[in-house]
Amino acid sequence: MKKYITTPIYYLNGLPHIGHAYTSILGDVMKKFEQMNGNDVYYTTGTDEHGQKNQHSIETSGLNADEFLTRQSENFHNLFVDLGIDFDYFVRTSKPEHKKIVQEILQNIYDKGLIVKKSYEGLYCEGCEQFKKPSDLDQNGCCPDHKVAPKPISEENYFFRLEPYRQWLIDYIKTHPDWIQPTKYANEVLGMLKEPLEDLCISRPKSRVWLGIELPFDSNYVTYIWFDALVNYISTLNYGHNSDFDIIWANSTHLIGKDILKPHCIYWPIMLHALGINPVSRYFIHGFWIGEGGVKMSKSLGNVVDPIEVIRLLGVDALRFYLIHNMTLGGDSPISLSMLKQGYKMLANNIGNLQMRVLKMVQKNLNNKVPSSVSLNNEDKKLITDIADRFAQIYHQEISLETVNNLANDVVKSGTEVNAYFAAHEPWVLAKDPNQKERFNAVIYTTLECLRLIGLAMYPLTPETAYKILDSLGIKPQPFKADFKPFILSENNEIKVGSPLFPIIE
Ligand code: ME8
Repeated sequence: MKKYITTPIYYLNGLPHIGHAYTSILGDVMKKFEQMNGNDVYYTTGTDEHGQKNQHSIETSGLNADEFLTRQSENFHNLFVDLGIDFDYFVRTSKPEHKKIVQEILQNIYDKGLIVKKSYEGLYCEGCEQFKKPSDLDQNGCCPDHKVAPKPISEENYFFRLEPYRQWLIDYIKTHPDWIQPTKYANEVLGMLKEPLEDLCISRPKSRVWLGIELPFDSNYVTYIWFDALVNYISTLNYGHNSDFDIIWANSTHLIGKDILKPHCIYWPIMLHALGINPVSRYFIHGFWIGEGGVKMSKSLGNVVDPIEVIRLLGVDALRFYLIHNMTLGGDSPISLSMLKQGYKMLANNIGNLQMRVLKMVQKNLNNKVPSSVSLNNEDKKLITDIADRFAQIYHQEISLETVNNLANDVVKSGTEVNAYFAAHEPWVLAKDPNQKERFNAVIYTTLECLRLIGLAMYPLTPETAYKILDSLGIKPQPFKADFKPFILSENNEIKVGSPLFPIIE
């Protein structure tokens, strides 16, 4: 089946941080998980290259717009490549293909009479790129996310009426309980829909914002950044020019952080409805990574976790695993370099040590061969089949934030069980006793077979580590399939002791 997964497209006013890395890793994990189940996935991530926030960064950078946007966008692109993220298309909203489709959509909605021009006074938060109502602000009159007072703005602008669609959207949410997951966020959106919706200002005069897509019906204006950015999800599929659009859109997933719920779950479905397009099939909403001190990461507080530094210190896979394993569902989660190091050590002790200990034993005692014709007792068989069943079950589940989190938990749980089994049976003692040869072989076979199942299951989370584990067990490279049939390793598998999966760090 063809599926479509997207991440937000990120602003270019700063460097990519751990939050951006997380959402894009999450999409890659989901893509690989789906592929292991035989599904074909089209996965996009990218950068949001217009609007006032980017414009200010350009104006202070000393570069021209193209140079600035290309340099900043490459920072994201290169990081995602380094993180092993297998995106099919990297969105850049400055590309002419995207601009053309945004203009076609604006014209379509304008021709339907859904856009009106009027003067407007409001409070604008540049950080959110959104007008705010006084009730959206904190007790100091500031945006709760950006801690800055929004600026009063008075202008003539074009507006798209949202209110006529409010009841339709409420009904849609109520009749599609899995549309916005976790449910907590669906309730949050329903809360936002209790009050009448204000008209959405979809233009910005060029005198204030020059970095944007010109309105096709008034060249004095560019379009509002969100009207431009949200369209990326369909311009990427060449909406309006692609006869397969409906097929791929029919199984689409938006991954987003909780900060951009309103544009995604209110503006976007209404825009699509006005165009006669169904809403995205589902949203997976995640919480925030919170820096040391329990506050949002910020450079001035010195609690930002830099993904490039983490990759240099701990490698890609330890970062990927940590993020998927430790994000609390429906909530925020703390992160710091020392927590990431703890996560690395856990993987080293759990999976890394297990692999090295058993492989070295095979090298020393079995001439790098998987023991053949072993007679496994009930305990051996049960351990193998329990782990195989556990992973088969996980891979049968519908993909969700919970599924990938459970997968990481099950990897750790299985590793812990196999380590306990290995320690309890002391194969290093059995190896010395010729009368225990059969038992030794059975313990080694059981451990190797469990390691194979764990390595296979880890592939979406830690692709490099999975390759190394499976390669060390003489298993030919991919495409790896979610086939957890047990008792597959045989004497035909050549064992290779390579370098440690998670070497000791300082
Ligand atoms: O909002 N923890 O871009 P943006 C977890 N351009 N995830 C985080 C995070 C954190 N601390 N910080 C950021 C925009 N993210 C718009 C989106 S889409 C049509 C336009 C992730 O650069 C998370 O996915 O502010 C969040 O929703 C996104 O980055 C916001 O990125």
